[in-house]
Amino acid sequence: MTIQETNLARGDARNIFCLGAEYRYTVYMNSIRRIAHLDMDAFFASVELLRYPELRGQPVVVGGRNVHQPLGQPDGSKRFARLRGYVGRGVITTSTYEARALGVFSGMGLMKSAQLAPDAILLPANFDAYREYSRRFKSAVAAIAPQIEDRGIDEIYIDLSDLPDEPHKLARRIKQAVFAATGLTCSIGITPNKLLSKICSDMDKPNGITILGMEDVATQIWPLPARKINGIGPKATERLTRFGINTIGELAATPVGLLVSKFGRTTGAWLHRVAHGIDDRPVVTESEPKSISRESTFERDLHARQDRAELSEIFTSLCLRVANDLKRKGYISRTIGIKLRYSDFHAVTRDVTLPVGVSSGTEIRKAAGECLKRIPLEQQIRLLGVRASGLTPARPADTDLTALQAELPL
Ligand code: DCP
Ligand code: MG
Repeated sequence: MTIQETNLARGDARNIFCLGAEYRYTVYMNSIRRIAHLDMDAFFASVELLRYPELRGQPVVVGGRNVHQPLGQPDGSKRFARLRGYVGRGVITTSTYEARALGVFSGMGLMKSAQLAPDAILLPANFDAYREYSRRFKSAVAAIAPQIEDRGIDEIYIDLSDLPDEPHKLARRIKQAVFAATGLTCSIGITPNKLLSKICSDMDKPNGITILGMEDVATQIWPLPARKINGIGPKATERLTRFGINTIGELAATPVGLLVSKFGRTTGAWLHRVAHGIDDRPVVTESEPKSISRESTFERDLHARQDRAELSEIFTSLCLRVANDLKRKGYISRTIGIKLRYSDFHAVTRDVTLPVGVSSGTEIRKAAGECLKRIPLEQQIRLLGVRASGLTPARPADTDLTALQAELPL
């Protein structure tokens, strides 16, 4: 009996037997849900192509600085920067599929990418535009299916369980609504849970729809590499490889006792469950952010003494940006922390918890300054970050009060 063949009503609890690799596995669930994961295609780059449609079909990477802004020519056309000759520390935020075909992907250094794709167009990132398009696509989906879990700038989970239409039809409607609101395409996976849907939204990119049931886990999911499971990162992948486990199927076929002995009780049991496509996590519709942070990697390493003025300016601007984010999102923060990465890539963090929540740039700068005093500053620094955590929603009075306190002489 497969899950698809059982006619469970929402809220029913039954045991369902699914054939595992070599043994039976019992799945306990309350109901069969229909969860979608939607992920925008080459998001930042696709937003840029809306602005510069003449670049469609070309390899384009996003990640430059302001100097890479396209220049208007006398004949009305634009001159675009190319990767060739790029010098600096920037990394690619994303690339068009044409650029990916040349081997350049998110997270790759721009200098390295320049060797692989010297003629690719380089554009600076424009985060305000990406946030605006993010807001637009999410509200377009919400008009059709309001049970949404926001997972970041370009992805959401959607609980479709209570909607009457069949999944293909819903997926097509959602994609059409997203396109109508933004001019952008996305890819959607629909399965009984978040774990499988996240894997599926990536299976037919770009502009794809992938719909799987639990009975498809063995044929569609098990052949995939273990790293396709959200939560199995590079370190876990490396450890699994050392035990001869490369695919999700090989993970599913590994006795749970062995996984527990190698990875500990919690992780071992989790690996066993996810390899069988089991995930009961609900779609959380109102998630509160845990922290808000901003960081900056410098163009050249800076020293606390020789480059004091420059460092201080960057530090203050990071604090102001965190303050802006807090105000925009309507939070106050009780714990302010900083992160510092030395030129040898070694990183240190410090934080301080305040008696009252703050949201003004001055207060954040003061608290972050306290943290900085507790860090050795002999070495050169390549990155500085400021983080606000311990967040609570600001009441209107909180914001006024902190703004007022910030203006008082200390
Ligand atoms: N991003 C980033 N740095 C990374 C990865 C991603 O700044 N290392 C940004 C740029 C992406 C956006 O987040 O456009 C969404 O990330 P995705 O992983 O969903 O990548 P894309 O949407 O660009 O491509 P895909 O079509 O594979 O989803
Ligand atoms: Mg994406």
